[in-house]
Amino acid sequence: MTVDIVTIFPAMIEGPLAAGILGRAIDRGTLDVKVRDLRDFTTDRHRVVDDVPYGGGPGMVLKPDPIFRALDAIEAERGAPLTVILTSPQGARFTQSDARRLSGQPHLVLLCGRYEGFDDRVRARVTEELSIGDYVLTGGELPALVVLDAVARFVPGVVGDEQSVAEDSFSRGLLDFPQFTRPAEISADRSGEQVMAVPEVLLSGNHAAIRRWRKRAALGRTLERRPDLLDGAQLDDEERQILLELQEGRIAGLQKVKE
Ligand code: 9D3
Repeated sequence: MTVDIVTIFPAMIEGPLAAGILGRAIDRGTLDVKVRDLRDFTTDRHRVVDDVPYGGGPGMVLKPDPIFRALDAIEAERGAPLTVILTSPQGARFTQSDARRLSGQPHLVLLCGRYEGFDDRVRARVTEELSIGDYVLTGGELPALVVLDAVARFVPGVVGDEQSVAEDSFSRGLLDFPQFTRPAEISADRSGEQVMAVPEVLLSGNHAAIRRWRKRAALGRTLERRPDLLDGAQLDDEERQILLELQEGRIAGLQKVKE
């Protein structure tokens, strides 16, 4: 997959992309990311990308010309039509299913907003407008990284273990079950009187019992923390049965869901 990111702060994108799983994918050529400085598409001596809003009011607006010129340059290089994603607080909420869908595109353009936003006329060149959530950021660079990270995980070869992407519990609509690693016991206080033990079933080697415990723990967590997810979750027969048991326990108030 090839991605062009247009921003006035290339450093905000380049640093994070050099590290981790995406960094490795870029080194291997599985992912090709080109960060483009919007100021390179200005034509004035001072490389101005913003201007005052028509009608007055606070703040500045991103000028349309540099953005049109950037998109023309990308189109000349990559070919038309482009899939252009604009990050903005007015966008539709970006979800895991958007990430999966967008990973099917061979090429994406991510336009990062700044100041009060874009001149509205750039939306004529935009395929979709996305927000990452209901909180106010200083610009679209972090959202562009979030979108790219989530999309790239679905590109074959980016994540080593394809199965972990496919079986991602979030993809099935549930929260993850709790994880533990060695040692099996750690002291909970300095005296060493209290120990925190890994649930015994996980040390048992009984794989059927482990699978059931994990299902129950994932469902219990989801019920406690994100019951909204259960509406859209894909559950098998055993999971539906476990969920019913957990819900009965909750309603009766007899049973606290333990991790
Ligand atoms: C909604 C607030 N706007 C009205 C005064 C001003 C404004 C605040 C922050 C306009 C742009 C921004 C910069 N934010 C983004 O570019 C952005 C964003 C975000 O702030 N939250 C969640 N997702 C996104 S995607 C792009």
